[in-house]
Amino acid sequence: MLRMGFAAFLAIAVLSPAYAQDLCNDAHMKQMDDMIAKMTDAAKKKEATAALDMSKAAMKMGDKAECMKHMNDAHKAMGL
Ligand SMILES: [Cu+2]
Repeated sequence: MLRMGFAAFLAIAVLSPAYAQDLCNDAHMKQMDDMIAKMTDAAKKKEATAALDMSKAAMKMGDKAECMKHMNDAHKAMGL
């Protein structure tokens, strides 16, 4: 059980960097919208929405680095 947990942790740790680069897509943006819609902290919700808007704008311009930067800000505001 413990060994399985560790293996799962390793898999996530190894996969995360690649996964994180691929968050600037419509499917994830929709997921973010849904998650933000469920937030209960109004101030954090506003912060996350603003960051996500900038992230979407960067995605439209094809700027992945900028998109991920604002995405990370949105994640932080969401407590992720
Ligand atoms: Cu995200």
